Amino acid sequence: NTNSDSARFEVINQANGSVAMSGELASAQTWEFSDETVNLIDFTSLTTPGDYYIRVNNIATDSAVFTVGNDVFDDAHAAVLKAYYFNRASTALEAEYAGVWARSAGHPDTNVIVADNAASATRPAGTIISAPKGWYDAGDYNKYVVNSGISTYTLLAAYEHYGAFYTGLDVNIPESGDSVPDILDEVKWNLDWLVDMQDDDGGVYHKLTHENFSASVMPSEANTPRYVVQKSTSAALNFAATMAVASRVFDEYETEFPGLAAQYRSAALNAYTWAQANSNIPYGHTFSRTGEYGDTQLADEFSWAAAELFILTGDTQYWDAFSDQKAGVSLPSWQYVAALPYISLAFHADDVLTTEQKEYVESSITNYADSIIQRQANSAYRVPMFAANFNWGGNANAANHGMIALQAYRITGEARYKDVAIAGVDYLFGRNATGFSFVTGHGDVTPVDPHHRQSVADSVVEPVPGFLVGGANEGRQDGCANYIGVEPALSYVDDYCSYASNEVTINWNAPLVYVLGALIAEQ
Ligand code: G3I
Ligand code: 9MR
Repeated sequence: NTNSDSARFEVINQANGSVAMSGELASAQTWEFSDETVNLIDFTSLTTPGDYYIRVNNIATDSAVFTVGNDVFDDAHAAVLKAYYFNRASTALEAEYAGVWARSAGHPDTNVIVADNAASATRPAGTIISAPKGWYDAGDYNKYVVNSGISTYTLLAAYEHYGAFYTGLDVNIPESGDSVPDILDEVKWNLDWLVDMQDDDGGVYHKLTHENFSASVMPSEANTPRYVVQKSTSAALNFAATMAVASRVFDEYETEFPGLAAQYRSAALNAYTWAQANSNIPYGHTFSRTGEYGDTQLADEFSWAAAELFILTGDTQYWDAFSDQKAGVSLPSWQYVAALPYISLAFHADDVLTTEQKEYVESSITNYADSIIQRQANSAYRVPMFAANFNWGGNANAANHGMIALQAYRITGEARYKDVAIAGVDYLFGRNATGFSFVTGHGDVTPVDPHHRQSVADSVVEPVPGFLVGGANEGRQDGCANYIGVEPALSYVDDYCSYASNEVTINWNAPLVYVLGALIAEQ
């Protein structure tokens, strides 16, 4: 907006029209990512539960109504976790759990062809393997090991850090009511697939995929052949790290799943050994044209896998391998996982680290979190979205900044770190230049036409709920018309056409699950 600095605001209680708070707008600032002039209104001190809206004396339209309360994140959190159920491969979704989004099963994945570029001595090209279950990656129906790794890890971390909270949380999935927390039942659906992606030699196929992206049809109608393709070093390392974490988490559930933790442990060790012997095999698009998830910088993946194996085994050769990579904390993404080992090591510090190691790990995290706070202080919107964060899947950056900051909060107990995570959530639910609340089904202005094949191909008007869309992406690689603007923070369009700004993906939902779950549990 273009307010003069002297404008005044009132926060109005919707129930009775009373003014709960009033004051002056803060001085105007420019947000360089949207070319807007922004005035802050600070109503942090308004803590009385209720529904409110804001009126500014020289703006004709009042703000949207918002809620102040103690449970404002609960529904959104349950929904972003439940989204994984909606993306399950190889199963029908029953109305009891899926409501109007019930659908028939697709992609049994019991008849998967080993592609030419994946052939090995024991599995020549054309061999048929079975690798059912798992989550569809996104709006497409393929299953990619690299992206599955960080997504599964992030959900496992949520459970590891906030086990008491998740043990009580029921999101109405078929396994609800068993003796395992729903979040772990959901993660196991994906792990059941992931274990089948390992070849006999320890190597791991990069993806299980159609040859090309399918048409915009329901899962049961996307039935062209399925392949596993080329083994890559990045897939092996993501797999090794994730299986190591899964092994230590499922160790608690030996009664329910006898032998499972041991199976994950040897899968992790075999994949790591394979990666050491095949340390530079990038994935190359020689057969399938679906998602690439390519990566040529693998120090962070080596660092991550080594640290998780150190925590699992206590063997100091893995600490040395972690520390030799010198991969410091940075913003997590499917391609850059350097922060993940620090998160795990900080959580297990008292069990596995020396005092000196612990200090190194903790200060690495708090230093990075401090840099987020410094950058956020200069943001006109006061959100953790900086230059380079408006990329494909940029919304995940808001959540991932929060996830790192929450580790600093866990270490220090200082509220300023938790505030970063809240600001990231605020960005995703509406404090952004588009005005969208970016989670389907949650908010007043929310995506109705995401790039999600199930949502567009089913007969339900509303998209499948609980998915965080990719968000503003200055690359605009899909070339769709009608982007809100060309400025980075306005490069978003709520149109199925826009796979570069309006797709949904498991690795974008995961940090939002973590952050919302942590904020609820920490409260
Ligand atoms: O690595 C370069 C970097 O060196 C360069 O500075 C930067 C500048 O643009 O680009 C970087 O490459 C980007 C790459 O992601 C890695 O971050 C590409 O531009 C960008 O187009 C690419 O986007 C990926 C996209 O697939 C296309 O490959 C997204 O991160 C990734 O989330 C997305 O994933 C897709 C799957 O392939 C298929 N399933 C759906 C999923 C979500 O859309
Ligand atoms: O639909 C595809 C989406 O799920 C992927 O994330 C995206 C990544 O490249 O690609 C989409 O498929 C498009 C393809 O890349 C180019 N032709 C148009 C396709 C979408 O209709």
